[in-house]
Amino acid sequence: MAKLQGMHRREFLVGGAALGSFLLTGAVAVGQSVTLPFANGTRPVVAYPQKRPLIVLTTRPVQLETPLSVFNEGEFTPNDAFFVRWHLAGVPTDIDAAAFRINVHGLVNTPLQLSVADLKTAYDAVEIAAVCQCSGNSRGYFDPRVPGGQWSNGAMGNALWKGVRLKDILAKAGIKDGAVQVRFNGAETPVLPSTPDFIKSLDVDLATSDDVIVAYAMNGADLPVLNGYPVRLVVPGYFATYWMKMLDDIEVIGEPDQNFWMKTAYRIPADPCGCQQPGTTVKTVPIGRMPVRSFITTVQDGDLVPAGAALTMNGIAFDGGYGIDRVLFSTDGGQHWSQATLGKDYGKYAFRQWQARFTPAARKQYTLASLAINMIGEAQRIDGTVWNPGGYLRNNVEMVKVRAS
Ligand SMILES: Nc1nc2c(c(=O)[nH]1)N[C@H]1C(S)=C(S)[C@@H](COP(=O)(O)O)O[C@H]1N2
Ligand SMILES: [Mo]
Repeated sequence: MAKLQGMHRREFLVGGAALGSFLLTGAVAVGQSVTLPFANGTRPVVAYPQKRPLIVLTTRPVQLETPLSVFNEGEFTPNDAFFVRWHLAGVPTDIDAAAFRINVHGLVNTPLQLSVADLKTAYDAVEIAAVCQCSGNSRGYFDPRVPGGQWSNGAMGNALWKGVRLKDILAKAGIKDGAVQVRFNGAETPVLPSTPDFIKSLDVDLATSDDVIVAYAMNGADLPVLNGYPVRLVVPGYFATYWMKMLDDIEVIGEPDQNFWMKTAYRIPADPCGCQQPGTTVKTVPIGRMPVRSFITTVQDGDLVPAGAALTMNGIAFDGGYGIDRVLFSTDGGQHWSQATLGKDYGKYAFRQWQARFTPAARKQYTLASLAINMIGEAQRIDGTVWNPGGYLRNNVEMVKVRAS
């Protein structure tokens, strides 16, 4: 079988990016950049502390994207390659895990101040494999373009999270009658007092469901600082906006949270499609579960492949927590589909790897595509794409053009 090059055309290093100063000390500019396949898609590639060189979206706050080729290496995204997204630039880099406390308060019988050691000793440990995907993943492909971080497809990752059930913590504190939501805050602060602190809330039912955990480990190691060391919330199936990092405050509240990040930001059109016409105004709801998606990871748009050789195409699929039922693969832009072989099942919230054969017999362009269908029959969108002004919920079948020569 022919071996494909690890370096993709889109990831060719084009060198010499000028880099400004960094809030986080220790960031190493490697003097390289990549060009993502949309307008203004050129980005520096920089190694931040505990991270290998990643694609820099912004430096203050730091936002780093995972190159797509990393997802070809396995179902689990290595901690040093896991994407990074912060809203506020005041991210502490000198967290003392021994002194760190999670303050549990609000409508509870017994307020708690939990240390990481308390979590590790006084509660049952649980492990869950789950995809963390930014609501704005793939926003750069929205047409018409929308404001916000212009991510390609690398604002996602899959990890094995270890921690304790949030419901066990809340049971120890004792939720009082009248509780409606649970509100989460992290240790970082806005640089300007006018910037609203980043706070998110979940309905009590969801917050006390079995799979929501306060995680102190990621892929068998401490969380990297940029991914929320020492503890973060993990809300499997739901977009990452709820996965509060450096979680130091849990408050049970008696009415729906009206803070900026719940009431104004991270909202989607209320209709089931999540779509709206550009220029219109619609009723909105807070973003929730992730729609089903899949990606080819072996090749990227614009790659060259050897003609006449049998190739194995690998990819990943995931959804909002129902699990992947099947993945279809096409080499003619979706006119014909064949069933891909699914890889090992790490649970309904994890990346599911898949594999398909592709023999580009002729020297010509092929349009490759994958289409995932989840356990409740939801399929990726094949006719058109979602559009909304937040740049959320993209889940159409992605067409990947390769040239066989
Ligand atoms: N404390 C804190 N937690 C946060 C955020 C943040 O800005 N501050 N951003 C959220 C959003 S929108 C995303 S996409 C994920 C990113 O997680 P990661 O940086 O570990 O990839 O963190 C979430 N948790
Ligand atoms: Mo996000």
